[in-house]
Amino acid sequence: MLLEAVYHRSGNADCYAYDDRTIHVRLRTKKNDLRAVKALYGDKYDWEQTASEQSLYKLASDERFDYWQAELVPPHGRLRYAFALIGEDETVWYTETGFQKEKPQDPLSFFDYPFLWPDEVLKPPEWVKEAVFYQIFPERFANGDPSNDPAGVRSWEEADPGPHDFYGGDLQGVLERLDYLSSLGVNAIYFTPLFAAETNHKYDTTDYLKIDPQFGDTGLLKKLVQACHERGIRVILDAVFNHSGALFAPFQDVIRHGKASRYQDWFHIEQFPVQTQPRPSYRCFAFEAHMPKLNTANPEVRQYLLDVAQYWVTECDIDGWRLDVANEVDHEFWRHFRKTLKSLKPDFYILGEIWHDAMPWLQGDQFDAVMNYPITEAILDFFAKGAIDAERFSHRINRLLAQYPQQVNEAAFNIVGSHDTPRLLTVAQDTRKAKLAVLFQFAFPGVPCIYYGDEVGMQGGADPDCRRPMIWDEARQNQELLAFYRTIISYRRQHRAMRDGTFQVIYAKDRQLVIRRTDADEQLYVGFNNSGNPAVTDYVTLDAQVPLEIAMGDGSFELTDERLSISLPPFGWLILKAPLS
Ligand code: ARE
Ligand code: CA
Repeated sequence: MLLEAVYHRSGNADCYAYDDRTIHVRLRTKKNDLRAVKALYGDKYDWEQTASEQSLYKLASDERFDYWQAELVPPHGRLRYAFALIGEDETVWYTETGFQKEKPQDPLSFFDYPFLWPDEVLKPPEWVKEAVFYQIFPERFANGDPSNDPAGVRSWEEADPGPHDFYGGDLQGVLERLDYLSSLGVNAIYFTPLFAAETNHKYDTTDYLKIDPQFGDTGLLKKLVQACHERGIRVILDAVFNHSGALFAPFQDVIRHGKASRYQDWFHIEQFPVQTQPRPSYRCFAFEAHMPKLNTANPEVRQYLLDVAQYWVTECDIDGWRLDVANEVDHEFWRHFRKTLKSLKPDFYILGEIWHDAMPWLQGDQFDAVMNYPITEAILDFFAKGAIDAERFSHRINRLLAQYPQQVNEAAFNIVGSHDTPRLLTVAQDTRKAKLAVLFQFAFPGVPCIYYGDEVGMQGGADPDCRRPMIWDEARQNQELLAFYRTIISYRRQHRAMRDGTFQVIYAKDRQLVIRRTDADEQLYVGFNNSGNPAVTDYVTLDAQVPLEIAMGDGSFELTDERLSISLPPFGWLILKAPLS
């Protein structure tokens, strides 16, 4: 038994409340080193009466480790616990003080989860799990009103956007395309910024309380959100609170009055007089002089931005905020933000933009979810680029799942690209590979989001090329891909196991992958062949005899006793399903 590999620290993803009565405990051990793991647990004030044991199950494995999990219901909301590590020929106990041969007795040595407070449990809104999001970059989705076009707009058909170009997209355009979105099957929209700003992307806000006139006005947004709600589509907007634009009135005041400005503490001015060359003498987003960083620790700024955040909920009934550069804003600001928005609208969705490990923001006091860029990377590496094999891919996704609490995984905002990254199809260079990536995105725990136009086969390299005008001409749309998206979206929305079931990789070898999702009613197996040759998987032993049938896809399967093998054509996929009740 390699004890050096054993790890558990109460908190984060190792010991957390999943809901108002259940605590999940997890343990990391060396891969394939242990036969079993048990938790000894109970209430510390009534140990003799309450102590009991429960087995952990293997939640996931990566190259080096197994991750075990148990769902414990503490008798009185308090949890005292220790682990029994059961190897081939020895059992070792693991407590907060280390390893020992004897069953732990000393009360102080146990791990401890002091008390489960329902208000502190991270509970992403229920509707989010049912959602299929669609991301709209408003300047490029649809132009419904030429009268508000900025001067010098380019023709919609010119698909080579430069960093400063305008095409005239607006909210009226979105309103007119809601039938399209409904027919696609999406039920939530994420808009990149809509507020008054200089650039085409609007991440440099000049007026937080005004819709950019190039897009429309408050009345139109209100109408649009209402029209969405009537169709069962939720709407979330982009909150750019890390920085403003340089033309934001308070920043202009600082430029004008320097140290004497009553707004000088709204920003992070490093040196007066304020200058932009050679580098800005104030903190910015990156070193972008047109994006001065806001001092969100200043109570006045905090209140101002909280008022803005509430204003759009009250005024237009939006359902969530996506938070730009969320990891560079102070935690205390986000704590206030959560309290304020959740008391205004309890099922409000708070989605942070964080590209890296986001555990500090996902403890229940700040965000409901983050944009899941680590999964984007893994999906692109395996399906689109072929840079890693199925086994490595499986290790990467398993590690990600083990790093976050289960409810975080269930609400993760899973994307295969965004307005900040090259498009899926451009990376994959092959519609068949793109389809496999999307099928995986829709079969993985979490909430999928489609970047506008990916579904009709749009291409585009890094920003700004990934922001080409939407292709509406049906003759130029990839109809086969569009039909595929419609099918997969509807399958996910109809099968709860695809959204809510447990997830396991049951086969990962070379370029073949089989995953399983199970809920109370149904078990689904999704097979992927990410190679240009036909492939047959080895036999995988299932837990039990299940009556499988093909639900969708090309290929066939063999089921002998409890052993399953799947045959797939080149770049083929298959969904098998088994009713459980
Ligand atoms: C411009 C250039 C870019 C350049 C950038 C930084 O076009 O090539 O990388 O400046 O100087 C908006 C516009 C962008 C514009 C930017 C600045 O949409 O077109 O880009 O303003 O004018 C990091 C942040 C993350 C941020 C990305 C862009 O952590 O928050 O960088 N994303 C948000 C929005 C953007 C928006 C802004 C922030 C600014 O989604 O659209 O940009 O409001 C690694 C790092 C990540 C890094 C990521 C991407 O993985 O770990 O931290 O994200 O790469 O660079
Ligand atoms: Ca327009």
